[in-house]
Amino acid sequence: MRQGTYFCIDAHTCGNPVRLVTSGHPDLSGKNMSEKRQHFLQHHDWVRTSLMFEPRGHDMMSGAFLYPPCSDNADAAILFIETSGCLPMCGHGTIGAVTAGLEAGLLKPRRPGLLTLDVPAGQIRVEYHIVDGKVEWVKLFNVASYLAYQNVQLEVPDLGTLVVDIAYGGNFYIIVEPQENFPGIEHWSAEQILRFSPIVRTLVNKQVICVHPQDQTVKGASHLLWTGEPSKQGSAAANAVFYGDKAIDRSPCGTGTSARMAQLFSKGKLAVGQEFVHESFIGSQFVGCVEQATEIKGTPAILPSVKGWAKVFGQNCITVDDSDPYALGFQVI
Ligand code: PYC
Repeated sequence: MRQGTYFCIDAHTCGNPVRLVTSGHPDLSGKNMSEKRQHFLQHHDWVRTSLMFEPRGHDMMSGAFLYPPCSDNADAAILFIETSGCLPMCGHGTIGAVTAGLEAGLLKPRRPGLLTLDVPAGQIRVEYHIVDGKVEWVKLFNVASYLAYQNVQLEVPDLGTLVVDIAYGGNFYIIVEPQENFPGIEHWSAEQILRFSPIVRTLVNKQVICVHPQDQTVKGASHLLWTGEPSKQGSAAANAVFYGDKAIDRSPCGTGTSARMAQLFSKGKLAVGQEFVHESFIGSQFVGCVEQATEIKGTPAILPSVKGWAKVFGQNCITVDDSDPYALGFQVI
């Protein structure tokens, strides 16, 4: 029987939704969050589609479950859910889940101001600041991020040649910089991003294989990061991240910002210690930083951090009931 009641805290991180599900957690087996993610996808994925797809969610919907930690040194664990599946890591999801979880007293840090969290992509650290019970900002120290491929040439129908890089920041990002057939996001409409992104993604995944060197379940170039000139004071760059089937991230995208910093670092355009203020398609900002250079099995990488804010705006009690023909949700693509 596929039914349940799910209490949720609805929030947004710099404009992008985060639905923190606070009850109805499926029991997951596995010794770490990567294995638990696989277990969830195999046995409980209907919970995700019910809560993320229409009519209970929408194309951009994204959320998280908090779980007990898998490692002795962690405070908690996060399973990310969204329209495209369960991401190995989600930056705006972390900022939103931490904000909502702390404000509701669901996250209990051993040391105030600091959290260590197990996520499917590994382990992350978080710093945060609370004033009068409200979280003002969250800074996450993300998993090691690296440039996987550069100068991949594609022939895109109705667009022409595109040359892209692919970088990992917790998910694999296809990064498209301004060039002959792409003038930059400030000159493109949302409709153009939504139209060309799935085509470019399919072409890339036919041409290159993206698999994380330490976890074979983290694979495939799933997200596109189209770049361009920022519009806000202080921003170093702007981006529009496409994910799922029809979503443009309203936040500057935490894993995308990490991937972009890894790409720029690898090309000598960003240094250790340098801040990188990244602007979203709606003009909201994250402050990124290359904290440290590192390597993953011999591949040069960085340890990035990303700082942003989230706001809680509602409580939601969602029921999923077999008598509803759309209990498991639907998408209009
Ligand atoms: O913030 O990492 C992120 C993210 C991934 C997809 C949408 N947002």
